Amino acid sequence: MTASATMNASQLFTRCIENEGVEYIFGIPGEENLALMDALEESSIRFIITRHEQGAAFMADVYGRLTGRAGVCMSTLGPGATNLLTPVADANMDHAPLVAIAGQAGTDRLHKESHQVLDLQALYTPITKYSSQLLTPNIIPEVVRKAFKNAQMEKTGACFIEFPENIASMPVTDEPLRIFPHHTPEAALESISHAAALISAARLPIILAGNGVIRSGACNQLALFAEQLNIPLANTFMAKGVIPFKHPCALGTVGLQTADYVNVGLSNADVIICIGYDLVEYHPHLWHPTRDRTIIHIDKSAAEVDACYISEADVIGDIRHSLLRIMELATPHVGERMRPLRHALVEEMDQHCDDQSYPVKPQKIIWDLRTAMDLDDIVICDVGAHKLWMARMFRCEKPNTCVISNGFASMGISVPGAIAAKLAFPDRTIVAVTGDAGFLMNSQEIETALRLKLAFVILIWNDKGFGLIEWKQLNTYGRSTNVHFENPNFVTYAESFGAKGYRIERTEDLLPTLNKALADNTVSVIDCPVDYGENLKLTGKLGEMVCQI
Ligand SMILES: Cc1ncc(C[n+]2csc(CCOP(=O)(O)OP(=O)(O)O)c2C)c(N)n1
Repeated sequence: MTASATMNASQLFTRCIENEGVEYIFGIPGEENLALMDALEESSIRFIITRHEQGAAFMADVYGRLTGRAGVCMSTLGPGATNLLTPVADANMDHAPLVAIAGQAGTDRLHKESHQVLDLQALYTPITKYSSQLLTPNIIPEVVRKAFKNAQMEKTGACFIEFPENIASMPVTDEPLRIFPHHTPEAALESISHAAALISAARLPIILAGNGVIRSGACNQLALFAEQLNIPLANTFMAKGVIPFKHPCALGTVGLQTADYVNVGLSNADVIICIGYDLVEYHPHLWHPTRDRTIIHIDKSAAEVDACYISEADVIGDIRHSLLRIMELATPHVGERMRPLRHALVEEMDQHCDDQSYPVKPQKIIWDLRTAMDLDDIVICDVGAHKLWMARMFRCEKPNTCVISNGFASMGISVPGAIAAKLAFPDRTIVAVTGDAGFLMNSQEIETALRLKLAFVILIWNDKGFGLIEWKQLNTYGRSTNVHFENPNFVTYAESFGAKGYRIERTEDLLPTLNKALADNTVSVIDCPVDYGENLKLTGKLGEMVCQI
C-alpha cells in the first residue's frame, strides 16, 4: 500500500499506531471494533488476547512503566470500556505511559439511549491526560499522534481514543504524521545557583527521590550527586532501586504511611531535596507535617501545590543536567549522621534470615526471594500488606526491578503485570508477588501467559484475608471486621490451567521451592502461608522509634 493510497479508517489508524512503534495491543475484541481487528491482522502489531479487559490494561500499564513507551490496550464499547477503567486510572496516577482504545457505536446512535452506549470520552476524561473521539477519519493521524505524544511526555500518563464503528470502516486517504525526538530544556541557571546555595548552607540535608528520576533516566546522575555531596537519600516505593541499595548514601524506601526509619531521617533534616518526586507517591503531610523545612524541588515540571510542600527553589528542566550542575556548585557535606538509620534498617532486614517459624514471617519470605533472584530480575508487586513489607525490606540495586503501584494502588496488577514484564524483557526472570485476595482478582490471566508460553513465578502470601485492611483495623480499633475469607486450593487451581503449583508446608522449603519454580520454564504458583502477626509488631516498633525522637 503506498503512502497516500485510499484505505479504510481502521487501516489508517493501524498505520498510525505502527508508526508510533507499538509492538503489542492487549485486549478483547467486540462487535464494534471488527474493522480495526481486521486491519490489525495485516500489521506488524501483535494483538494479545486477555481474559478480562482489566488484565489487558494492567499489562499496558506495566509495559509502559518498564519501557517508557506507551502500553496499548483495547476493548469494545460499553462494558469492555468500563472494565478497562481501573488500570487506566492506575497508569495515569502513577504516571505510566498508556494509550487505551475502545470501540464505540456508530455516530448515528450516540445521541440516544442505545445498546451498550456510554459517553466514553466523558467517562475517561477525569482519568486521562487526553480523552478523544474519532468523529471523522481525517483526524486520525492527529489524534493518534496527540494521544501518544501526551502519554509519553512528562508527566507521562494515560490517554484514551474512542473509535465509532461506522467511522472505522469509512474510506480515507492520509498517512501518519512524522515523529521527531523531543528534548527537555535545561533548568535556568538562577534556579540551579539558588538550589546549590541552599544545599551548601544546610545543616542536615536529605534527598527524597521519586519515580520521575527513573522515568528521566537520571539514576546514575543521582547516585553521583548523593555521593559527591555526601547527602543521604531516601526513595519512594515507586523509586526502588533509583540508586543501588548498597550505595553508602542509601537510606532505603520511605512511605509506610507511618513514621518509619527514613521518616525519622526526614524529620531530622533541615533541607529536603525532592527529586523527580510526585506528591501522590507519599503525601507531604506524612513526612513534613511541621511545614518548617526548606524544600527544594528538582523535576521536569513545577511542583504541585500542597500546604506541606511549598518549595523554596524549583529547579525545572532535565533532571540529569540539573543534578550535575548543582553538584558542581554546591559544597559537599561532611559526616555520616544519618548512617545509623541505614544500619538499623539493614539489621532489621537481616534479622529473620534463618527464622524457621511457620507460617513464614514476611521478612523471611523477602529474604528467601532476594536470595533466589538475580539483581536484574523483576518483581511486580501487588497491593496489600505484602507490598508494604516488600517496599521496606526488598533490596533493589537497580531501577524498575521492583514495580509497585502506589499512586492509585489498585489490587490485581501483579499477574497481568508479570505477563507484560516478560514480554518486554523475555530474558529476565519475573516474579509476581501478591496477596491471596489480589491474586484472585486477575488470576484468569494465567491462561493468557500459558497460551503465550511465558514463564514466571507467582508468589502468593496467603493469610486468608485482606491483610492490610486487618492491620489498619487492628491499629485503629483494636479489632477487625469483614476481612477473612476462604481460598481455593491454589495448587490444584494452578494445575487446572496447566501451570505448576506448590504449597509451602515448612519454612525451610521456601527457598528450594523458589529455586525450583524459577527454573520451571512455565507459570509456577507458590502458595506461601504468611504470619502477619509481624504487622502489628512492625507498627509498634516504628511507633516506639517516633517516641524516642
Ligand atoms: C481494586 C482494589 N480494591 C480494594 C482495595 C483496598 N485494599 C487495599 S489492600 C487490600 C487487601 C489486600 O489483600 P491481599 O491481596 O490478600 O493482600 P494482603 O494485604 O493480605 O497482603 C484492600 C482490600 C484496593 N487497593 N484496590
